Amino acid sequence: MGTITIDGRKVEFTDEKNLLTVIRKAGIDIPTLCYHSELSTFGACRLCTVEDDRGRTFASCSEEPRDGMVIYTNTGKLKKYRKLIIELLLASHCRDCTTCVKSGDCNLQTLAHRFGVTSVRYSNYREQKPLDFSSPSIVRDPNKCILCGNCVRVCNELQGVGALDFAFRGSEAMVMPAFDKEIAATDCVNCGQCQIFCPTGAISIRHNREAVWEALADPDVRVVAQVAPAVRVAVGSAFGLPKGKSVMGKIVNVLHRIGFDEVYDTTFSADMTIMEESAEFLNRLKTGEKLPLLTSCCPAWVKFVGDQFPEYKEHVSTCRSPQGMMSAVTKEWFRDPANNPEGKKTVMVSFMPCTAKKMEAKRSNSFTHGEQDTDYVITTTELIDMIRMTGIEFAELEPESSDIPFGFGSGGGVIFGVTGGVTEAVIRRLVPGHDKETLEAIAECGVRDGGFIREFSIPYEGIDLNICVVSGLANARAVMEQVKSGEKNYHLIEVMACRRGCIMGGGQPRLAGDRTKAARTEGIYRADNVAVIKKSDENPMIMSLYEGFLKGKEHELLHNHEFC
Ligand code: HC1
Ligand code: SF4
Repeated sequence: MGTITIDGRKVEFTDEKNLLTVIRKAGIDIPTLCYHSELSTFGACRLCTVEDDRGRTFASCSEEPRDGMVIYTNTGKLKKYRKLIIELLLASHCRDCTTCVKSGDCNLQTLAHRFGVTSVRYSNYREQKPLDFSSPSIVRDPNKCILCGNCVRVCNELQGVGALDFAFRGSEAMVMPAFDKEIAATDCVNCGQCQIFCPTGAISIRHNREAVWEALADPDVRVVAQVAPAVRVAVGSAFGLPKGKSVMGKIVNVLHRIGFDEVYDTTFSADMTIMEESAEFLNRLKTGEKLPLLTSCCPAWVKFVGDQFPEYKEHVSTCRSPQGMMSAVTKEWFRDPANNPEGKKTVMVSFMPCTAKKMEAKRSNSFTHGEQDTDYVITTTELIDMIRMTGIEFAELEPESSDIPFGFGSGGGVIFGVTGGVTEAVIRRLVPGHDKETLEAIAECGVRDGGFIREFSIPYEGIDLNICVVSGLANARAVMEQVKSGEKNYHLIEVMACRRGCIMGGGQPRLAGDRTKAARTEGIYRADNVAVIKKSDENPMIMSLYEGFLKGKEHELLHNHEFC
C-alpha cells in the first residue's frame, strides 16, 4: 500500500502486483504485447518501459510498486524507444497487413499506428517458413511470430497442455511444437486460447466461411444454422451494442437475411443433453460404476482426457455435445421426405464460440449413417466478419425468433454458456419444483460461486452428491490428479476447457477485458432470467420430440458410440 506519482499525479496502490497495473488503474493505457494479467510475467517486449525521476528506465510489468516512486510514462525518450521497438519488430515480420487474417485485430498493427510508425528502415531477410494448416481449429504462421511467448504461457499455464515452446536461440529463436511437429500431431486440444492471446497473425482461427457462402449460393441445398449459447452475448459489442447484451434475435434475423433456410438454437439441444446426461448420471449412481461422471460437451476437455488421463475415458459421458445432438437430429429430420419434399441436401452450420468444435465436427463419432453431422463450424469471430461483409446494419435489426421445431430452448440450455451451467441445469432437472425459491436455492448451492474450481455438495435422495465444476484445463489437470490419487471423491465433474466457460472460448472476439468477461457472464444469466421455461425437462418441444420423432432413435442420434 502506498502512493506513486505518475506523470505528476498521485496514485494510490494497494495490492497491485506490478507497476503496470497501477499505471493502468490511473487511466493510462501503457502499451504491451506480452503482458497479460492471467499469465506469468515475461517482460519480453519492453514496450511498457517507464522512466523514473533519476532518468532510469525499466519495464513496468516487472517492477513492484513502491511507496514514493516517481515515474513518467510518456517522456520523449520513451516515445522514441517504443517507436524503435515496434520498428524492429516489424523489420523481421511478414508485413502483408492488408491481407492478413488478423488485420484490424492485430495488436502490433494497432501499436504501429498509435506510435506513428509509418515506415520501416530495415528489410526482412528472414527465411519464410511454411504455414501449419494441420489443425482443423487454428493456423500457425511462424513468419508473423514476434516471440512474445503468450501462446507458450497460455498453453502451459492456463491449459496445462504445453503443446508449444521456444526453440533455438538468438536470431534463430522460434516458437514451435516439440521437434517441429505439426500442431495436429501434438497434444493440442484445439481450444484456441493461444490465438486469443497471440497479438499478431502468428496464430489465427482456421476459417470455414467460404464453404458456407458456397452452400448458401446453392439452390439445391438447405442450409441450417444452429447458434450456441455463448455466441449471443459476444456479437453485439462488435456492432456498438452494450457488452454482454444477448442479441440472439438479431443474429436470427441476420442469418435469415444472409440466406439460411432454418435457424435453430443450440439451447434446444442443450436441453436434450440434460435429459440424456441426467439419466446417465442417475444410472451410474444406481450402479455405482464409472463415477465420477465427466461431462462431455467440451471437445477440448474430452481430447484432454483421452491424451492425459486415458484411464478415465470410460467416465466421460457418452452423450454427444449439444452441437452434435442438434446436427444429428436435424439431419435425420430432413432425411424424412415428409419434412423435405424437395429432396434437398441438408448442410448444417453451427455458430460456436469455440475453435475446438471444428475438431469435434470432424471426429469419427460425429457421423450418422456415414454422413458428417455438422458440416461447418463458424466461430463468433467469423460470424462477425460475415455480417460485416454483407454490410447489413446489425445494430438496427429487429429481433426475430428462431425456427421451429428446434429453435426453442429453456433457461437451463442457455446457461451452458458459462462454467457451472451444465451442472446447474442437471440439478434443476434432478430437484423437484420450479418455483422461484427452488431455482434461487440451486443458484446459491455453490455452482455459481468461487473461481475456476468450485466444489460443493447437494442432498439427493438420502445421499450427498459431491460435485466439482472446473474451467481451464490446467485446473482440470489438478482436480483429476487429486481424483486419481484418491484425495478427492466426486460423483460429477463438469469441465469447460476455457476459463469461465464458453463465453471465453477460443472463437470469441479477442482480448476481452475484465468488464467484458463479467458482462458476458451476466448476459447469459440475464437470458436465463427472461426465459419462460427454466428446466430442460419442461421444454414442451423436447417432450413432444421424445414422444414422437426421437422414439427408438435416442441412442443412435444422441450418444457417442465410441470414445474419440
Ligand atoms: Fe458451448 Fe455447448 S455450452 S460447449 O460452451 O455444451 O462451444 O456456448 O455450444 O455443444 O449448448 C460451446 C457454448 C456450446 C455445445 C451448448
Ligand atoms: Fe495449446 Fe489450446 Fe493453442 Fe492447442 S489450441 S496450442 S492446446 S492453447
